[in-house]
Amino acid sequence: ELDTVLLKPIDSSTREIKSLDGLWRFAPASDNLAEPWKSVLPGDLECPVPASYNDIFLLPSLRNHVGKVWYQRTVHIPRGWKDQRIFLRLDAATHEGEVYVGDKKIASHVGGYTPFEADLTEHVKPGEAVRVTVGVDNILTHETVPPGEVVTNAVGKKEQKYFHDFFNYAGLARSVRLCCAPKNRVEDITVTTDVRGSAGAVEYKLELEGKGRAEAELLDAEDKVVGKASGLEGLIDVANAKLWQPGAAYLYSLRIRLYASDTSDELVDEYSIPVGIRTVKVSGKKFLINDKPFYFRGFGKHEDTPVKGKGHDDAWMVHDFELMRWIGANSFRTSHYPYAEDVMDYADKHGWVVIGETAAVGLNLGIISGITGGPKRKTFAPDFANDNTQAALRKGIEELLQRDKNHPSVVMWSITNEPDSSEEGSRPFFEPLVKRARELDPTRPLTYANVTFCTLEKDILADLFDVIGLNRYYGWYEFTGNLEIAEQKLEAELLAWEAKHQKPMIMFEYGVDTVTGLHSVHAQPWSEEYQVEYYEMYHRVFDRVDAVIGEQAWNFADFGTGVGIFRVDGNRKGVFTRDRRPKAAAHTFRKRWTGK
Ligand code: BDP
Repeated sequence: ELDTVLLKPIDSSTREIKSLDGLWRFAPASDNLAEPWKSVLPGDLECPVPASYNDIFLLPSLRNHVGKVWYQRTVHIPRGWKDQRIFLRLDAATHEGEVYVGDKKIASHVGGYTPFEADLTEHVKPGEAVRVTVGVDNILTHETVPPGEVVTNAVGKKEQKYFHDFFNYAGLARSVRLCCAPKNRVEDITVTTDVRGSAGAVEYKLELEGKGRAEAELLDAEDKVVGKASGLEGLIDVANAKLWQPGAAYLYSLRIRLYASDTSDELVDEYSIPVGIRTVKVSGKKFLINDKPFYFRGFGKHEDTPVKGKGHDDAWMVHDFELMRWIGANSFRTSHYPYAEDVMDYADKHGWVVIGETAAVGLNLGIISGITGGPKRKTFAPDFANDNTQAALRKGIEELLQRDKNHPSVVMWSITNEPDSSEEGSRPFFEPLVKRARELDPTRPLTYANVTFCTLEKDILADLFDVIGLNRYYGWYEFTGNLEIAEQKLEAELLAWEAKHQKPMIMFEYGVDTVTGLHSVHAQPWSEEYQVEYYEMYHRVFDRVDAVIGEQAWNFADFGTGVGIFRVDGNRKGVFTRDRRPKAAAHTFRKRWTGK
Protein backbone atom coordinates (compact mmCIF):
# COMPACT_ATOMS: atom_id res chain seq x y z
CA GLU A 1 0.00 0.00 0.00
CA LEU A 2 1.31 3.39 -1.01
CA ASP A 3 0.67 6.31 1.25
CA THR A 4 0.50 8.83 -1.60
CA VAL A 5 -2.17 10.50 -3.69
CA LEU A 6 -3.16 8.30 -6.56
CA LEU A 7 -4.85 9.58 -9.71
CA LYS A 8 -4.64 13.24 -10.52
CA PRO A 9 -7.95 15.11 -10.58
CA ILE A 10 -9.62 15.41 -13.96
CA ASP A 11 -12.89 16.59 -15.39
CA SER A 12 -15.10 13.81 -16.68
CA SER A 13 -18.79 12.96 -16.83
CA THR A 14 -18.52 11.97 -13.16
CA ARG A 15 -15.83 14.30 -11.80
CA GLU A 16 -15.38 18.03 -11.49
CA ILE A 17 -12.59 20.47 -10.77
CA LYS A 18 -12.74 24.06 -9.58
CA SER A 19 -9.51 26.04 -9.86
CA LEU A 20 -8.41 27.94 -6.76
CA ASP A 21 -5.54 29.64 -8.56
CA GLY A 22 -5.41 33.41 -8.25
CA LEU A 23 -4.76 35.79 -5.37
CA TRP A 24 -4.81 34.45 -1.80
CA ARG A 25 -4.51 36.52 1.37
CA PHE A 26 -0.97 36.11 2.59
CA ALA A 27 1.05 36.62 5.76
CA PRO A 28 4.43 35.39 6.94
CA ALA A 29 4.30 33.59 10.27
CA SER A 30 5.27 35.74 13.22
CA ASP A 31 5.20 35.57 17.01
CA ASN A 32 2.02 37.63 17.21
CA LEU A 33 0.18 35.48 14.72
CA ALA A 34 -1.15 32.60 16.80
CA GLU A 35 -3.53 30.12 15.16
CA PRO A 36 -3.96 32.25 12.02
CA TRP A 37 -6.41 29.78 10.51
CA LYS A 38 -8.99 30.81 13.11
CA SER A 39 -9.63 34.24 11.65
CA VAL A 40 -8.97 36.43 8.65
CA LEU A 41 -5.23 36.87 8.10
CA PRO A 42 -3.96 40.29 9.22
CA GLY A 43 -2.27 42.77 6.87
CA ASP A 44 -3.03 43.51 3.24
CA LEU A 45 -0.64 41.21 1.39
CA GLU A 46 -2.03 39.08 -1.40
CA CYS A 47 0.06 36.41 -3.06
CA PRO A 48 -0.60 34.89 -6.47
CA VAL A 49 -0.94 31.11 -6.72
CA PRO A 50 0.87 29.47 -8.43
CA ALA A 51 4.11 31.33 -7.67
CA SER A 52 7.01 31.19 -5.27
CA TYR A 53 6.42 34.11 -2.89
CA ASN A 54 10.08 35.13 -2.51
CA ASP A 55 10.45 37.58 -5.41
CA ILE A 56 6.85 38.82 -5.56
CA PHE A 57 7.17 41.30 -2.71
CA LEU A 58 9.94 43.80 -2.23
CA LEU A 59 10.55 42.90 1.37
CA PRO A 60 14.00 41.40 1.98
CA SER A 61 12.49 39.72 5.00
CA LEU A 62 10.20 37.77 2.70
CA ARG A 63 12.79 36.95 0.10
CA ASN A 64 14.96 35.39 2.78
CA HIS A 65 12.13 34.30 5.06
CA VAL A 66 12.85 31.19 7.14
CA GLY A 67 9.83 29.28 8.33
CA LYS A 68 6.14 29.32 7.67
CA VAL A 69 3.91 31.56 5.61
CA TRP A 70 0.13 31.53 5.51
CA TYR A 71 -2.18 31.59 2.52
CA GLN A 72 -5.91 32.01 2.94
CA ARG A 73 -9.06 32.38 0.87
CA THR A 74 -12.76 31.72 0.92
CA VAL A 75 -13.86 28.68 -1.03
CA HIS A 76 -17.42 28.03 -2.18
CA ILE A 77 -18.32 24.38 -2.28
CA PRO A 78 -20.48 23.90 -5.39
CA ARG A 79 -24.02 23.17 -4.41
CA GLY A 80 -24.33 20.30 -6.87
CA TRP A 81 -21.55 18.27 -5.24
CA LYS A 82 -23.86 16.11 -3.11
CA ASP A 83 -22.80 12.61 -2.02
CA GLN A 84 -19.38 13.06 -3.57
CA ARG A 85 -15.90 12.83 -2.22
CA ILE A 86 -14.85 16.48 -1.99
CA PHE A 87 -11.16 17.25 -1.72
CA LEU A 88 -8.49 19.86 -2.17
CA ARG A 89 -5.59 18.96 -4.41
CA LEU A 90 -2.37 20.87 -3.94
CA ASP A 91 0.05 20.10 -6.75
CA ALA A 92 2.86 21.10 -4.39
CA ALA A 93 3.58 23.07 -1.22
CA THR A 94 7.29 23.78 -0.96
CA HIS A 95 8.57 22.27 1.27
CA GLU A 96 5.87 21.36 3.77
CA GLY A 97 2.18 22.12 3.69
CA GLU A 98 -0.72 22.01 6.14
CA VAL A 99 -4.34 22.60 5.27
CA TYR A 100 -7.07 23.99 7.54
CA VAL A 101 -10.73 24.27 6.76
CA GLY A 102 -12.38 26.65 9.17
CA ASP A 103 -10.76 25.88 12.52
CA LYS A 104 -9.75 22.33 11.69
CA LYS A 105 -6.51 20.90 10.41
CA ILE A 106 -7.34 18.44 7.66
CA ALA A 107 -4.03 17.45 6.08
CA SER A 108 -0.30 17.96 6.06
CA HIS A 109 2.46 16.87 3.74
CA VAL A 110 6.25 16.95 3.71
CA GLY A 111 8.17 17.15 0.42
CA GLY A 112 8.07 20.23 -1.74
CA TYR A 113 7.63 18.88 -5.25
CA THR A 114 4.92 16.24 -5.09
CA PRO A 115 1.16 16.59 -4.75
CA PHE A 116 -1.15 15.91 -1.84
CA GLU A 117 -4.83 16.04 -1.04
CA ALA A 118 -6.98 17.23 1.84
CA ASP A 119 -10.20 15.25 2.08
CA LEU A 120 -12.99 17.68 2.95
CA THR A 121 -15.91 15.30 2.58
CA GLU A 122 -16.69 15.13 6.28
CA HIS A 123 -15.94 18.79 6.91
CA VAL A 124 -17.96 20.75 4.34
CA LYS A 125 -21.47 20.86 2.90
CA PRO A 126 -22.28 21.48 -0.75
CA GLY A 127 -23.41 25.08 -1.13
CA GLU A 128 -21.50 26.51 1.83
CA ALA A 129 -18.54 28.87 1.85
CA VAL A 130 -15.53 27.89 3.95
CA ARG A 131 -12.28 29.55 4.98
CA VAL A 132 -9.30 27.60 3.69
CA THR A 133 -5.92 28.35 5.22
CA VAL A 134 -2.72 26.76 4.00
CA GLY A 135 0.52 26.95 5.97
CA VAL A 136 3.70 26.46 3.95
CA ASP A 137 7.05 25.94 5.62
CA ASN A 138 10.30 26.35 3.69
CA ILE A 139 12.67 24.91 6.26
CA LEU A 140 15.18 22.30 5.16
CA THR A 141 16.85 20.13 7.76
CA HIS A 142 19.09 17.07 7.89
CA GLU A 143 15.95 15.01 7.57
CA THR A 144 14.33 16.65 4.56
CA VAL A 145 15.00 16.06 0.87
CA PRO A 146 16.80 18.12 -0.22
CA PRO A 147 18.69 18.59 3.06
CA GLY A 148 19.58 21.88 4.71
CA GLU A 149 20.47 23.46 8.03
CA VAL A 150 18.99 26.43 9.84
CA VAL A 151 21.60 28.49 11.67
CA THR A 152 21.47 31.62 13.78
CA ASN A 153 23.71 34.26 12.26
CA ALA A 154 25.94 36.89 13.90
CA VAL A 155 23.06 39.34 14.36
CA GLY A 156 20.81 36.73 15.87
CA LYS A 157 18.67 36.05 12.80
CA LYS A 158 17.76 32.66 11.40
CA GLU A 159 19.35 31.71 8.13
CA GLN A 160 18.62 28.73 5.94
CA LYS A 161 21.75 26.98 4.66
CA TYR A 162 21.53 24.42 1.91
CA PHE A 163 23.85 22.30 -0.14
CA HIS A 164 22.41 22.72 -3.61
CA ASP A 165 22.94 25.40 -6.21
CA PHE A 166 19.50 26.90 -6.74
CA PHE A 167 17.50 29.42 -4.74
CA ASN A 168 15.29 28.00 -2.02
CA TYR A 169 12.08 29.23 -3.62
CA ALA A 170 9.02 28.37 -1.57
CA GLY A 171 5.27 28.65 -1.31
CA LEU A 172 2.42 27.41 -3.46
CA ALA A 173 4.23 27.29 -6.77
CA ARG A 174 1.76 24.94 -8.46
CA SER A 175 -2.00 24.85 -8.85
CA VAL A 176 -4.49 24.35 -6.05
CA ARG A 177 -7.85 22.86 -6.97
CA LEU A 178 -11.10 21.92 -5.32
CA CYS A 179 -12.30 18.63 -6.74
CA CYS A 180 -15.03 16.08 -6.47
CA ALA A 181 -15.12 12.43 -7.38
CA PRO A 182 -17.74 9.74 -6.84
CA LYS A 183 -17.64 7.79 -3.59
CA ASN A 184 -17.39 4.55 -5.54
CA ARG A 185 -14.63 5.24 -7.97
CA VAL A 186 -11.51 4.31 -9.85
CA GLU A 187 -8.75 5.05 -7.35
CA ASP A 188 -5.65 4.14 -9.33
CA ILE A 189 -4.67 3.02 -12.82
CA THR A 190 -1.34 1.55 -13.83
CA VAL A 191 -0.65 1.19 -17.53
CA THR A 192 2.28 -0.60 -19.13
CA THR A 193 2.80 -1.08 -22.83
CA ASP A 194 4.67 -3.44 -25.06
CA VAL A 195 5.35 -3.75 -28.76
CA ARG A 196 5.39 -7.02 -30.68
CA GLY A 197 6.09 -6.54 -34.34
CA SER A 198 3.48 -4.16 -35.63
CA ALA A 199 1.12 -4.85 -32.73
CA GLY A 200 0.98 -2.96 -29.48
CA ALA A 201 -0.13 -4.29 -26.13
CA VAL A 202 -1.67 -2.14 -23.44
CA GLU A 203 -1.91 -3.72 -20.04
CA TYR A 204 -3.81 -2.03 -17.24
CA LYS A 205 -4.42 -2.61 -13.57
CA LEU A 206 -7.07 -0.82 -11.54
CA GLU A 207 -7.68 -0.13 -7.91
CA LEU A 208 -11.18 0.75 -6.87
CA GLU A 209 -12.57 2.55 -3.90
CA GLY A 210 -15.83 0.82 -3.12
CA LYS A 211 -17.12 -1.55 -5.73
CA GLY A 212 -18.44 -1.80 -9.22
CA ARG A 213 -17.94 -3.38 -12.62
CA ALA A 214 -15.02 -1.92 -14.56
CA GLU A 215 -14.90 -1.72 -18.33
CA ALA A 216 -11.89 -0.46 -20.26
CA GLU A 217 -11.79 0.94 -23.76
CA LEU A 218 -8.80 2.10 -25.72
CA LEU A 219 -9.48 4.99 -28.06
CA ASP A 220 -7.18 6.22 -30.80
CA ALA A 221 -6.39 9.89 -31.38
CA GLU A 222 -9.62 10.24 -33.41
CA ASP A 223 -11.63 8.87 -30.47
CA LYS A 224 -12.34 5.60 -32.27
CA VAL A 225 -12.49 2.57 -29.98
CA VAL A 226 -9.71 0.19 -30.99
CA GLY A 227 -9.86 -2.34 -28.17
CA LYS A 228 -11.72 -3.34 -25.04
CA ALA A 229 -11.33 -5.35 -21.88
CA SER A 230 -13.20 -5.74 -18.62
CA GLY A 231 -12.29 -6.25 -15.01
CA LEU A 232 -9.65 -4.93 -12.67
CA GLU A 233 -6.82 -6.12 -14.90
CA GLY A 234 -6.72 -6.51 -18.60
CA LEU A 235 -4.69 -6.64 -21.76
CA ILE A 236 -5.71 -4.85 -24.90
CA ASP A 237 -3.99 -5.77 -28.15
CA VAL A 238 -3.70 -3.10 -30.80
CA ALA A 239 -3.09 -4.28 -34.32
CA ASN A 240 -0.93 -1.89 -36.38
CA ALA A 241 -0.29 0.22 -33.33
CA LYS A 242 0.89 3.77 -33.78
CA LEU A 243 3.84 4.08 -31.46
CA TRP A 244 4.71 6.93 -29.17
CA GLN A 245 8.04 8.03 -30.63
CA PRO A 246 10.50 10.70 -29.50
CA GLY A 247 9.61 13.80 -31.47
CA ALA A 248 6.52 12.10 -32.89
CA ALA A 249 4.13 11.45 -30.07
CA TYR A 250 1.00 9.44 -30.63
CA LEU A 251 -1.43 9.12 -27.75
CA TYR A 252 -4.26 6.70 -27.32
CA SER A 253 -6.60 7.16 -24.43
CA LEU A 254 -7.64 4.50 -21.96
CA ARG A 255 -11.18 5.15 -20.78
CA ILE A 256 -12.27 3.34 -17.66
CA ARG A 257 -15.95 3.22 -16.88
CA LEU A 258 -17.21 1.92 -13.59
CA TYR A 259 -20.78 0.64 -13.39
CA ALA A 260 -22.75 0.14 -10.19
CA SER A 261 -22.70 -3.68 -10.28
CA ASP A 262 -22.25 -6.73 -12.49
CA THR A 263 -25.81 -6.48 -13.62
CA SER A 264 -26.32 -2.74 -13.65
CA ASP A 265 -25.63 -0.22 -16.40
CA GLU A 266 -25.65 2.74 -14.04
CA LEU A 267 -22.42 4.66 -14.66
CA VAL A 268 -20.76 5.58 -11.36
CA ASP A 269 -17.34 6.79 -12.48
CA GLU A 270 -15.40 7.57 -15.62
CA TYR A 271 -11.68 8.26 -15.85
CA SER A 272 -9.52 8.55 -18.99
CA ILE A 273 -5.77 8.66 -19.21
CA PRO A 274 -3.47 9.17 -22.20
CA VAL A 275 -1.49 6.12 -23.24
CA GLY A 276 1.63 6.12 -25.36
CA ILE A 277 2.58 2.72 -26.69
CA ARG A 278 6.34 2.43 -26.46
CA THR A 279 9.11 0.39 -24.90
CA VAL A 280 12.34 1.42 -23.19
CA LYS A 281 15.29 -0.80 -22.48
CA VAL A 282 19.01 -0.73 -21.88
CA SER A 283 20.90 -3.19 -24.00
CA GLY A 284 24.68 -3.34 -23.84
CA LYS A 285 25.89 0.23 -24.11
CA LYS A 286 22.72 1.45 -25.81
CA PHE A 287 19.48 2.99 -24.63
CA LEU A 288 16.62 1.72 -26.74
CA ILE A 289 13.26 3.36 -27.26
CA ASN A 290 11.02 1.10 -29.33
CA ASP A 291 14.09 -1.08 -29.90
CA LYS A 292 15.96 1.74 -31.62
CA PRO A 293 19.07 3.35 -30.11
CA PHE A 294 18.18 6.74 -28.69
CA TYR A 295 20.65 9.61 -28.27
CA PHE A 296 19.62 12.20 -25.66
CA ARG A 297 20.08 15.79 -26.89
CA GLY A 298 18.99 18.35 -24.38
CA PHE A 299 19.44 20.01 -21.05
CA GLY A 300 19.36 19.90 -17.35
CA LYS A 301 16.69 22.48 -16.59
CA HIS A 302 15.20 24.29 -13.62
CA GLU A 303 11.75 25.52 -12.86
CA ASP A 304 12.91 29.09 -12.64
CA THR A 305 11.74 32.40 -14.04
CA PRO A 306 11.99 36.02 -12.97
CA VAL A 307 9.38 37.15 -10.43
CA LYS A 308 7.59 33.80 -10.22
CA GLY A 309 10.59 31.78 -9.03
CA LYS A 310 9.49 28.18 -9.33
CA GLY A 311 5.88 29.14 -10.00
CA HIS A 312 4.43 27.07 -12.81
CA ASP A 313 3.30 29.12 -15.76
CA ASP A 314 1.93 27.73 -19.03
CA ALA A 315 3.34 30.61 -21.07
CA TRP A 316 6.90 30.12 -19.83
CA MET A 317 6.50 26.35 -20.14
CA VAL A 318 5.37 26.37 -23.77
CA HIS A 319 7.99 28.99 -24.63
CA ASP A 320 10.75 26.82 -23.10
CA PHE A 321 9.58 23.85 -25.13
CA GLU A 322 9.51 25.99 -28.28
CA LEU A 323 13.09 27.11 -27.62
CA MET A 324 14.12 23.51 -27.09
CA ARG A 325 12.48 22.60 -30.36
CA TRP A 326 14.22 25.49 -32.15
CA ILE A 327 17.58 24.35 -30.83
CA GLY A 328 16.98 20.73 -31.82
CA ALA A 329 16.76 19.14 -28.38
CA ASN A 330 14.75 15.97 -27.89
CA SER A 331 14.95 15.49 -24.12
CA PHE A 332 15.64 16.97 -20.69
CA ARG A 333 16.26 15.99 -17.11
CA THR A 334 13.98 17.38 -14.41
CA SER A 335 17.01 18.49 -12.41
CA HIS A 336 16.85 18.56 -9.38
CA TYR A 337 13.28 17.69 -8.35
CA PRO A 338 10.01 16.50 -9.90
CA TYR A 339 8.56 19.25 -12.13
CA ALA A 340 4.91 20.30 -12.32
CA GLU A 341 2.63 17.63 -13.77
CA ASP A 342 1.63 20.07 -16.51
CA VAL A 343 5.20 19.74 -17.83
CA MET A 344 4.92 15.94 -17.96
CA ASP A 345 1.53 16.12 -19.71
CA TYR A 346 2.96 18.48 -22.32
CA ALA A 347 5.98 16.24 -22.85
CA ASP A 348 3.68 13.26 -23.44
CA LYS A 349 1.69 15.14 -26.04
CA HIS A 350 4.64 16.54 -27.93
CA GLY A 351 7.09 13.66 -27.88
CA TRP A 352 9.65 14.99 -25.41
CA VAL A 353 11.82 12.41 -23.69
CA VAL A 354 12.12 13.02 -19.95
CA ILE A 355 14.45 11.79 -17.26
CA GLY A 356 12.49 12.24 -14.05
CA GLU A 357 14.62 13.17 -11.05
CA THR A 358 13.89 13.11 -7.32
CA ALA A 359 14.72 16.05 -5.05
CA ALA A 360 17.77 14.20 -3.66
CA VAL A 361 20.33 16.90 -4.36
CA GLY A 362 22.93 18.14 -1.88
CA LEU A 363 23.63 14.82 -0.19
CA ASN A 364 27.25 15.72 -0.35
CA LEU A 365 29.18 17.63 2.29
CA GLY A 366 32.40 16.75 0.44
CA ILE A 367 31.64 19.32 -2.29
CA ILE A 368 31.44 22.10 0.27
CA SER A 369 34.71 21.16 1.93
CA GLY A 370 36.21 20.60 -1.55
CA ILE A 371 35.38 24.18 -2.51
CA THR A 372 36.17 25.87 0.81
CA GLY A 373 39.07 23.64 1.78
CA GLY A 374 37.35 23.24 5.14
CA PRO A 375 37.31 20.07 7.22
CA LYS A 376 35.37 17.19 5.72
CA ARG A 377 32.18 16.25 7.47
CA LYS A 378 30.62 12.90 6.74
CA THR A 379 27.43 13.07 4.67
CA PHE A 380 25.92 9.70 5.50
CA ALA A 381 26.03 9.93 9.27
CA PRO A 382 23.59 10.30 12.16
CA ASP A 383 24.06 14.08 12.16
CA PHE A 384 23.40 14.57 8.45
CA ALA A 385 21.86 12.09 5.98
CA ASN A 386 20.49 9.59 8.49
CA ASP A 387 17.74 6.97 8.62
CA ASN A 388 15.03 9.62 8.64
CA THR A 389 16.55 11.33 5.61
CA GLN A 390 16.57 7.98 3.88
CA ALA A 391 12.91 7.45 4.80
CA ALA A 392 12.09 10.91 3.42
CA LEU A 393 13.76 10.03 0.13
CA ARG A 394 12.01 6.68 0.03
CA LYS A 395 8.72 8.56 0.28
CA GLY A 396 9.90 11.01 -2.36
CA ILE A 397 10.67 8.14 -4.72
CA GLU A 398 7.31 6.52 -4.03
CA GLU A 399 5.47 9.75 -4.67
CA LEU A 400 7.33 10.56 -7.88
CA LEU A 401 7.01 7.08 -9.34
CA GLN A 402 3.34 6.93 -8.44
CA ARG A 403 2.63 10.36 -9.89
CA ASP A 404 4.51 9.88 -13.14
CA LYS A 405 4.34 6.13 -13.76
CA ASN A 406 1.91 6.40 -16.67
CA HIS A 407 3.74 9.10 -18.62
CA PRO A 408 5.19 7.70 -21.85
CA SER A 409 7.57 10.68 -21.99
CA VAL A 410 9.35 9.52 -18.84
CA VAL A 411 11.88 6.90 -19.92
CA MET A 412 14.16 6.77 -16.90
CA TRP A 413 14.33 7.77 -13.23
CA SER A 414 17.26 9.64 -11.78
CA ILE A 415 17.41 8.72 -8.11
CA THR A 416 19.88 11.37 -6.97
CA ASN A 417 22.15 14.17 -8.15
CA GLU A 418 25.78 14.30 -7.03
CA PRO A 419 25.67 12.38 -3.76
CA ASP A 420 28.98 11.65 -2.07
CA SER A 421 29.20 8.26 -3.74
CA SER A 422 32.74 7.79 -2.47
CA GLU A 423 31.60 7.55 1.13
CA GLU A 424 31.07 4.10 2.54
CA GLY A 425 27.70 5.10 3.98
CA SER A 426 26.32 5.99 0.55
CA ARG A 427 25.90 2.33 -0.33
CA PRO A 428 23.59 1.26 2.52
CA PHE A 429 21.76 4.57 2.06
CA PHE A 430 21.00 4.13 -1.65
CA GLU A 431 20.94 0.39 -2.23
CA PRO A 432 17.52 -0.19 -0.58
CA LEU A 433 16.14 2.89 -2.33
CA VAL A 434 17.21 1.59 -5.72
CA LYS A 435 15.59 -1.72 -4.84
CA ARG A 436 12.38 0.06 -3.89
CA ALA A 437 12.34 1.98 -7.17
CA ARG A 438 12.79 -1.22 -9.17
CA GLU A 439 10.00 -2.89 -7.22
CA LEU A 440 7.63 -0.01 -7.92
CA ASP A 441 8.62 0.33 -11.56
CA PRO A 442 10.29 -2.66 -13.19
CA THR A 443 9.81 -1.07 -16.62
CA ARG A 444 12.16 1.90 -16.54
CA PRO A 445 15.96 2.02 -16.24
CA LEU A 446 17.51 3.87 -13.29
CA THR A 447 20.32 6.38 -13.25
CA TYR A 448 22.03 8.96 -11.03
CA ALA A 449 24.36 11.89 -11.62
CA ASN A 450 27.91 11.28 -10.48
CA VAL A 451 29.99 14.22 -9.24
CA THR A 452 33.58 14.93 -10.39
CA PHE A 453 35.12 14.28 -6.95
CA CYS A 454 33.71 10.75 -6.85
CA THR A 455 36.00 9.48 -9.53
CA LEU A 456 35.85 6.09 -11.18
CA GLU A 457 38.22 4.75 -8.52
CA LYS A 458 36.26 6.20 -5.61
CA ASP A 459 32.61 5.82 -6.65
CA ILE A 460 30.80 2.88 -5.07
CA LEU A 461 27.30 3.38 -6.50
CA ALA A 462 27.58 3.14 -10.28
CA ASP A 463 26.98 -0.61 -10.45
CA LEU A 464 23.52 -0.15 -8.91
CA PHE A 465 22.30 1.74 -11.96
CA ASP A 466 21.54 0.92 -15.59
CA VAL A 467 22.81 4.16 -17.05
CA ILE A 468 25.68 6.19 -15.62
CA GLY A 469 25.14 9.92 -15.52
CA LEU A 470 28.21 12.12 -15.23
CA ASN A 471 28.46 15.82 -14.36
CA ARG A 472 31.82 17.14 -15.55
CA TYR A 473 33.27 20.63 -15.66
CA TYR A 474 36.74 20.19 -17.18
CA GLY A 475 37.69 23.61 -18.45
CA TRP A 476 35.60 25.37 -15.81
CA TYR A 477 36.03 24.21 -12.21
CA GLU A 478 39.16 22.31 -13.20
CA PHE A 479 41.71 23.44 -15.79
CA THR A 480 39.84 26.72 -15.97
CA GLY A 481 40.44 28.31 -19.33
CA ASN A 482 42.56 25.48 -20.68
CA LEU A 483 40.46 23.51 -23.11
CA GLU A 484 43.44 21.61 -24.43
CA ILE A 485 44.11 19.85 -21.13
CA ALA A 486 40.38 19.63 -20.47
CA GLU A 487 39.83 17.74 -23.71
CA GLN A 488 42.44 15.13 -22.86
CA LYS A 489 41.23 14.67 -19.30
CA LEU A 490 37.60 14.39 -20.35
CA GLU A 491 38.26 11.82 -23.03
CA ALA A 492 40.52 9.74 -20.80
CA GLU A 493 37.96 9.73 -18.05
CA LEU A 494 35.04 8.78 -20.26
CA LEU A 495 36.99 5.93 -21.82
CA ALA A 496 37.96 4.65 -18.38
CA TRP A 497 34.34 4.63 -17.18
CA GLU A 498 33.32 2.84 -20.34
CA ALA A 499 36.05 0.23 -19.96
CA LYS A 500 35.17 -0.53 -16.35
CA HIS A 501 31.38 -0.50 -16.38
CA GLN A 502 30.41 -1.27 -19.99
CA LYS A 503 27.21 0.68 -19.51
CA PRO A 504 25.60 3.52 -21.41
CA MET A 505 26.67 6.94 -20.12
CA ILE A 506 25.00 10.32 -20.37
CA MET A 507 26.78 13.57 -19.73
CA PHE A 508 24.14 15.01 -17.41
CA GLU A 509 25.94 18.28 -16.80
CA TYR A 510 28.63 20.19 -18.65
CA GLY A 511 28.79 23.94 -18.93
CA VAL A 512 30.46 27.21 -18.07
CA ASP A 513 29.21 30.46 -16.55
CA THR A 514 28.81 32.94 -19.35
CA VAL A 515 27.83 36.58 -19.21
CA THR A 516 25.79 37.63 -22.22
CA GLY A 517 27.44 40.37 -24.16
CA LEU A 518 30.91 39.64 -22.81
CA HIS A 519 33.12 38.98 -25.81
CA SER A 520 36.77 38.09 -26.23
CA VAL A 521 39.01 37.07 -29.11
CA HIS A 522 40.90 34.87 -26.67
CA ALA A 523 38.00 32.65 -25.67
CA GLN A 524 38.31 33.79 -22.05
CA PRO A 525 36.23 32.15 -19.35
CA TRP A 526 32.93 34.04 -18.82
CA SER A 527 32.85 35.17 -22.47
CA GLU A 528 30.34 33.91 -25.00
CA GLU A 529 33.24 32.70 -27.16
CA TYR A 530 34.53 30.51 -24.35
CA GLN A 531 31.15 28.87 -23.88
CA VAL A 532 31.08 28.10 -27.61
CA GLU A 533 34.57 26.59 -27.65
CA TYR A 534 33.92 24.64 -24.47
CA TYR A 535 30.81 23.01 -25.90
CA GLU A 536 32.51 22.30 -29.24
CA MET A 537 35.30 20.54 -27.36
CA TYR A 538 32.91 18.38 -25.31
CA HIS A 539 31.00 17.43 -28.42
CA ARG A 540 34.16 16.31 -30.21
CA VAL A 541 34.91 14.07 -27.26
CA PHE A 542 31.39 12.64 -27.04
CA ASP A 543 31.59 11.67 -30.69
CA ARG A 544 34.72 9.66 -29.96
CA VAL A 545 33.26 7.65 -27.07
CA ASP A 546 30.94 4.84 -28.00
CA ALA A 547 29.18 4.49 -24.63
CA VAL A 548 28.07 8.14 -24.57
CA ILE A 549 24.38 7.98 -25.35
CA GLY A 550 23.47 11.52 -24.58
CA GLU A 551 24.42 15.09 -23.89
CA GLN A 552 22.45 17.26 -21.49
CA ALA A 553 24.03 20.68 -21.25
CA TRP A 554 24.04 22.56 -17.96
CA ASN A 555 21.87 24.57 -18.02
CA PHE A 556 19.04 25.38 -20.39
CA ALA A 557 18.80 28.90 -18.93
CA ASP A 558 20.47 31.06 -16.28
CA PHE A 559 18.75 30.59 -12.94
CA GLY A 560 18.42 32.02 -9.47
CA THR A 561 20.69 30.78 -6.68
CA GLY A 562 21.61 31.73 -3.15
CA VAL A 563 24.26 34.43 -2.81
CA GLY A 564 27.97 33.63 -2.91
CA ILE A 565 31.24 34.57 -4.54
CA PHE A 566 30.77 31.78 -7.10
CA ARG A 567 27.54 33.27 -8.42
CA VAL A 568 26.89 36.55 -10.22
CA ASP A 569 23.18 37.26 -9.81
CA GLY A 570 22.56 33.53 -10.03
CA ASN A 571 24.09 30.71 -12.04
CA ARG A 572 25.07 31.92 -15.52
CA LYS A 573 25.62 28.56 -17.20
CA GLY A 574 22.48 28.95 -19.26
CA VAL A 575 22.60 28.47 -23.00
CA PHE A 576 19.75 30.97 -22.79
CA THR A 577 19.60 33.90 -20.39
CA ARG A 578 17.10 33.86 -17.57
CA ASP A 579 14.67 35.78 -19.81
CA ARG A 580 15.28 33.20 -22.53
CA ARG A 581 17.44 35.01 -25.05
CA PRO A 582 20.03 32.87 -26.83
CA LYS A 583 23.71 33.23 -25.99
CA ALA A 584 26.13 32.52 -28.84
CA ALA A 585 26.37 28.89 -27.75
CA ALA A 586 22.68 28.40 -28.50
CA HIS A 587 23.58 28.62 -32.18
CA THR A 588 26.38 26.09 -31.67
CA PHE A 589 23.86 23.62 -30.31
CA ARG A 590 21.32 24.39 -32.98
CA LYS A 591 23.89 23.68 -35.66
CA ARG A 592 24.95 20.40 -34.05
CA TRP A 593 21.43 19.22 -33.28
CA THR A 594 19.54 20.39 -36.37
CA GLY A 595 22.22 20.98 -39.00
CA LYS A 596 20.84 24.55 -39.36
C1 BDP B 1 26.67 20.73 -10.15
C2 BDP B 1 25.23 20.66 -9.68
C3 BDP B 1 24.34 21.76 -10.25
C4 BDP B 1 25.09 23.07 -10.25
C5 BDP B 1 26.29 22.92 -11.15
C6 BDP B 1 27.11 24.20 -11.26
O1 BDP B 1 24.67 19.40 -9.94
O2 BDP B 1 23.15 21.84 -9.51
O3 BDP B 1 24.29 24.15 -10.61
O4 BDP B 1 27.13 21.93 -10.65
O5 BDP B 1 28.07 24.35 -10.51
O6 BDP B 1 27.46 20.50 -9.07
O7 BDP B 1 26.77 25.06 -12.07
